[in-house]
Amino acid sequence: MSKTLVIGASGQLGIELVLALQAKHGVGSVHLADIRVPENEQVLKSHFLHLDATDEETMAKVLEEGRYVEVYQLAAMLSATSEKKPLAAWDLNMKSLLNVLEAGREGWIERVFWPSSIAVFGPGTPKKNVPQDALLDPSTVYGISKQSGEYWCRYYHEKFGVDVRSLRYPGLIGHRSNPGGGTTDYAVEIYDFAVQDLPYSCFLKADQALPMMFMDDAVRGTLELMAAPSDSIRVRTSYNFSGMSFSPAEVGESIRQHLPEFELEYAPDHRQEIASSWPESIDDIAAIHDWAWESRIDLSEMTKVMLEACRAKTIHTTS
Ligand code: AKB
Repeated sequence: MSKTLVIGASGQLGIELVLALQAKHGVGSVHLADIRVPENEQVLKSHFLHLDATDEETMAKVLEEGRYVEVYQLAAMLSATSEKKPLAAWDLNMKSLLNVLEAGREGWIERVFWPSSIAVFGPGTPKKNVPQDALLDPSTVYGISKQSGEYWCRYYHEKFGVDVRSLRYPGLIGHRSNPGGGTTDYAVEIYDFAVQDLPYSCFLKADQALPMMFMDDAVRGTLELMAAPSDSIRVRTSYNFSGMSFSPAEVGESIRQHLPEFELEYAPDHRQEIASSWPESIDDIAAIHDWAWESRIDLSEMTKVMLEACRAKTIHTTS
């Protein structure tokens, strides 16, 4: 039986990845770990471990005993929260990764997945179609931790042969789980407000375009990366991973195609400065070339799916 462990299973991406992994391998082959119990009935059908990913001793014990084929290490503090708690963010984002890489070095895990982010880029990076090998110039605590994490991944791969794979995620938009503490979270919240006929006040400015991706594309791409033969994975820091690029005004416009009365206001806050440091769009030719990555869902398709799903959720929770 192929066993998979998802650490950070209660987060926005964790919940979605667990659902996809359950569908692929079966509920019994997937184990979950987090410090919070996931709020999703289906996810909880898999075995849940209460685990602090920064706890070196417990992590070593769980990973040595578990002998997992794949470990997805997703525990992290995102960009906006990390700016408020820099040392705690560094501690969480680095220790959780290093604990898993050490288990890989010991030979207890076959393959590791670790998420990087567009936050590795910064003011010195080109704004459009950022190439794979562009200058990484993070100006946030989260970005610094992701940049360092990428180099740790490559180091463990080159020195100890750990098969660790990574993607630089853009903002992820899905309806099965909620984001928390990120700069791109507005692009999920906006749909929840729209289906309830509520005006939405966006914390980024109208024309702040950022790289974004529909969750189903992100999850499919992640599983494809993990299923690719090891020798096709030429990038051992982290792959550029691109879906679409849009601004708050553009997502508002796409919502108005379905809900013409939708009202969108702008009240940029501290998150605007983070967003301004990131690029608008990403070139992911290396991922396309190495493991046949293909993004499938554009903004108008995503808006249709998000509105339907958020509407169904609202009806379900109010009935
Ligand atoms: C965030 O906004 O912090 C994340 C990210 C782009 O990594 N969604």
